[in-house]
Amino acid sequence: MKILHTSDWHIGRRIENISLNQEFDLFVRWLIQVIEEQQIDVLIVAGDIFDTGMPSIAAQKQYYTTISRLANTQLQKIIIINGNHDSANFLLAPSIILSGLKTHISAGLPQNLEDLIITLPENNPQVVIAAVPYLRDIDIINFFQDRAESINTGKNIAAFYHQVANLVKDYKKQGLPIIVTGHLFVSDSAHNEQDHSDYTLGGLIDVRSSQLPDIFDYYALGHVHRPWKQKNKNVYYCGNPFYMALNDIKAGIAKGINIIDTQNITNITRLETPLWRQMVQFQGDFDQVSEQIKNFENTGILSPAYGFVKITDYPDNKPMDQLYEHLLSLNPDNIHIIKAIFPPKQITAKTNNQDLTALKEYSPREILQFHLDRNGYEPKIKEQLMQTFDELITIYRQNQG
Ligand SMILES: [Mn+2]
Repeated sequence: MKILHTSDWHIGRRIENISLNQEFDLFVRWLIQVIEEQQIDVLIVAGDIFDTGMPSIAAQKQYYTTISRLANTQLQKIIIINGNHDSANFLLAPSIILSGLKTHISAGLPQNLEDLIITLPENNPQVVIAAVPYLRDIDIINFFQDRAESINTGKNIAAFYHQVANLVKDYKKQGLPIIVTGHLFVSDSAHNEQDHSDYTLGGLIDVRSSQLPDIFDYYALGHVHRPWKQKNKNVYYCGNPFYMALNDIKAGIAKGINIIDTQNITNITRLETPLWRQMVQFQGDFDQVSEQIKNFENTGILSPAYGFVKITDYPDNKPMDQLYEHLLSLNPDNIHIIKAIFPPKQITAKTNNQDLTALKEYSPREILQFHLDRNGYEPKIKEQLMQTFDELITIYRQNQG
């Protein structure tokens, strides 16, 4: 059997208030083509289906349309788990209807742990899939009620996986390949033991790969947006299927999906998705950036590409919105500037709204520094004011708990 592993669709995601729905539609079209060409039997979506727990009507429509299109392929089963961005209850609400569209939703803690175990095909199992959802703090607390230490630590998450491992032992003895899902943050155990409780990614606590059970032939995980394979364990992140942030594209790591063939489970096929939308950063003074924009050629499938501008210096005599309009007009077919940062030249009570928008790019501390530097404060006074500021912030943070 062939299983396709994808995750982190983040339907409804926007960058700088621009929707990524075109990118998602192109991905789904590509995915269906892959499912047909590669004769995929099972699709696993490992969490973060939506970008938020309360998705827009448009995002919901895109989700249900996608499921119905996927159900029309030769797939036997679509397995969807929740991620930390999803509302488990929102995903579960239509699960009875979706079961008629070959779709199994696993979100939140089930009534019975055995409900997580799916064998396929049902009458003559060739593969076992343990559809472990994202484990929220509340799930871990409810599950380990009898433990003194019933909190969401990496250890407890690993302990949950060991309980699931117990349920599939007999299948393993029969020689069936066993796949488990998850939306969690697994790391190599390279970092220091003492730091463990502090080590998190995207709000999720670190689970050491060494703590996880060995029984599973493939961990189909979501949460980390870049593809990754743990060295000593069959832990796989397929990453999200297309670029959702400028930093992501700057890192130069291609997006894609993983295919598992149960006949040869150690040999994972990676398929890269095409570059649908190019994103690029322009940096320098106003004239340099203008030149870069003029010369830019779009290499993505969708046009225009999205541009992010960081201006270091610009003419004093023109209002910022005029400068921004000018950048927009330089090469509109190839590039749409979706964000432009002009550092404020001076901050006074008369600073206008456009300048203040740019301030969002700086930390409160940097803004104070700016202000003190540009308004001729004595170095000693400056130092005292910065110190007072830091103390205030410390007290504020302590009160926040
Ligand atoms: Mn995610």
